[in-house]
Amino acid sequence: MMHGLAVSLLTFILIYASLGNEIEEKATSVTEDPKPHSASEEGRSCGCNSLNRAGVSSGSESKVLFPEAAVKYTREANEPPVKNTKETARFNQMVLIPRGVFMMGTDEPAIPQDGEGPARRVHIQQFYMDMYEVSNLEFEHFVNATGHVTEAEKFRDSFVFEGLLSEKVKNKITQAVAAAPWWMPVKEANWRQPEGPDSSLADRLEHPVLHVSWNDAVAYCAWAKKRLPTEAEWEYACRGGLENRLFPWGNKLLPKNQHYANIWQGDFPGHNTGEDGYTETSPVTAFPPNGYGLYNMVGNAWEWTADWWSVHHSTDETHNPTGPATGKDKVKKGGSYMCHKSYCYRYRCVARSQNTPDSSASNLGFRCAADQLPDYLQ
Ligand SMILES: *[C@@H]1O[C@H](CO)[C@@H](O)[C@H](O)[C@H]1NC(C)=O
Ligand SMILES: [Ca+2]
Ligand SMILES: [Ca+2]
Repeated sequence: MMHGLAVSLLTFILIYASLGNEIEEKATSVTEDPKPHSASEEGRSCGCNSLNRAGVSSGSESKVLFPEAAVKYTREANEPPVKNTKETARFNQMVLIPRGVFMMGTDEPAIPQDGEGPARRVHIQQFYMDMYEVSNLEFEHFVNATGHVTEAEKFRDSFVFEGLLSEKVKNKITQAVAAAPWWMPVKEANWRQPEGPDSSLADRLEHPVLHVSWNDAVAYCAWAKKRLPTEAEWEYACRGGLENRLFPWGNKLLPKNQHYANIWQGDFPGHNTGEDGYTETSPVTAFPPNGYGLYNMVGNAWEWTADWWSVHHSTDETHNPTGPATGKDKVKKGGSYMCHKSYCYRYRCVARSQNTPDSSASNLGFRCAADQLPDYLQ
């Protein structure tokens, strides 16, 4: 990293000291005011895009490790990935997202440097979208069936939010992400042991799978006879049929004082009150669905999309755009359980962030889309 740890720690302390006014979050969110707050307040880095593997983040184009995954897993999958039995009834359910036209992005970006603007007219063909983030249980089915080894397992480490770590694990770590010191590279952290060797998936099988890279997500979706959604599809689906709203359910963060997403309440990164019921991930089925029947589009786990990252967008009207032809980072959408307005006001449909395709972290997962409903779901 360019910045010395001392500098970033100072920045961190300064930002941390200014968090006092976040108590007003509730008061401001109950107004029906869609006007975004100033960029200087919410454009602060959450470290969301700092979690790139060394040697890849500064390189030119990064390597896609599983280019043949689509062919391989589709061909070898003679059986449906999972029988739609009662036990696995939730597995891979999808909803039809009707074709339509929407305004992608916004002319009133809360975080302009993320490329949230400009607003542009986008036509979307009908497609299917996973109702839920892909869960640990589903990912386990995939790994059992294919022997897939995730990139975090190959690299033998992954980024974990410090607040989740045991003292024992924390004490062994000396290095941190300069721009976001609450991210710790943890040895042997991966989807099966999200906080390192002394953790497991017990009681979390219905939570979103984490520590999956973009390449892992592509491999999973191919195996399930699906694909990753494009950013445009994801954003269109996030809006749930509503126009020009901040969140999948409207403009109020807490309609009738109810939580509609798993984000962070309290002071980031020091104290998460868990007012929404969860200080970490929630089951993928938690919280009310949006107008299309999709759960946890914002909050809980960030979700990979198919697109390469760019912050420059044409205002031209487009049909089923697929993003830049090449790039270094992939787009992720929706924010996570770690997002607080002060640091990461990215639990909005137009919000976006990015990581290299081999990156993984304890707040990053995915869901799949499809042009046609896979046969095993019909
Ligand atoms: C995956 O395989 C392990 C070991 O055989 C088994 O215990 C587990 O139940 C399997 N998981 C699924 C989701 O089928
Ligand atoms: Ca929460
Ligand atoms: Ca999500």
